[in-house]
Amino acid sequence: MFTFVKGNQFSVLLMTKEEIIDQFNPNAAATADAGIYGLPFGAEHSDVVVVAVPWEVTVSSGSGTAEGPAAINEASMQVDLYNHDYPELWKKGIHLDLSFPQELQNKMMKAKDFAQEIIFAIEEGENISDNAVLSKKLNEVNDSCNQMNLWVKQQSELWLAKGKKAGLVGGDHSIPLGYIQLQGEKHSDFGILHIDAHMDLRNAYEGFTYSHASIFYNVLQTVPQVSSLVQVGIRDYCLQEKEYAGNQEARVSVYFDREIRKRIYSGENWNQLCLEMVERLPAKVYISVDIDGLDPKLCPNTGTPVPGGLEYEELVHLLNVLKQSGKEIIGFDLCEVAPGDDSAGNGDWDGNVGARILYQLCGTLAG
Ligand SMILES: [Mn+2]
Repeated sequence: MFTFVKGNQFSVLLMTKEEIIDQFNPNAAATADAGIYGLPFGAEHSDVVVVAVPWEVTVSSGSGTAEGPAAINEASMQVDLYNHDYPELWKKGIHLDLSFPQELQNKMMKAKDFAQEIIFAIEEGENISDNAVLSKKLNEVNDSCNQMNLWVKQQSELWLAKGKKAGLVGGDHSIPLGYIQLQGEKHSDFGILHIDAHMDLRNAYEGFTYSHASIFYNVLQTVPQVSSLVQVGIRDYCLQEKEYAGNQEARVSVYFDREIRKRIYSGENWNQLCLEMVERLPAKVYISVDIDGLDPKLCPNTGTPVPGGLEYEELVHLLNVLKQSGKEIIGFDLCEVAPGDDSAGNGDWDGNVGARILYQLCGTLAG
């Protein structure tokens, strides 16, 4: 069996993309040597590359998002390649880049321990700046996160330079900063459609410069090319974040979950709201999906679940309205997917939902 698989891979290397497509049966179950979604393509023959960033350091409560890419990859084998909106998507090829360096993995483990120590000390009422040991550890956490950001930026740049369309899969929601900064170097004006339960607009939450809760604060502060941030599904936020968003004026549009429901219960429909959200975005759009923007029944094991949120089909419809608007999709990230404990019998559910959203995002990007 092993020899056969190796031989099969060898022959795939010599075949053109058209020959691989001709010989591949998209209706069959995935084989052991297949890539993500059971696809027969390597990076070379894939139009879309998804960079795995299995990183979580500044986690507030539940952890496990570092396992997100592996859970999504495993669940992806059960996703039918025939997508209702993008029937031909699989032929474009999707490659999962699992090259996240071991050195960064090691830094993450250390930084995560330090971060937990710091969070515990803060909860105990300690002022970190008065504690030399913890201050040093805080600096090391920030430094490790910065190195992750640099790797994400370099790795995304590498794929874009090869003519690929690229997305990221996390990891916690701190991971896309480097990629969004790269987009700022490539495009003079773009918007971000951000699905999340949280605004993620905190300035250095718990002292961590690159906290998952600070991602869009960091984006707005360091990427002036982002002319519009449209946040959807927001339902857990602090006054400081709300005021910060308000001070950004037209640059930030927040669709609070409560307001979305109020408008729908009062007679408006989701399609009208989606059209309005999309209209607030410029011609080029980056998409950032925190899985906790969805109803927690769709992501029960994510780090910070909040009741309420979008239905699965509401998210898909929003992505489709965006796609049909003709705006150019320049990249995406999908974050905070965490597999559950298999002993409960539904450990692969979060990965299953995540794999389907990722496929839809790939279609939105490249379909
Ligand atoms: Mn988030």
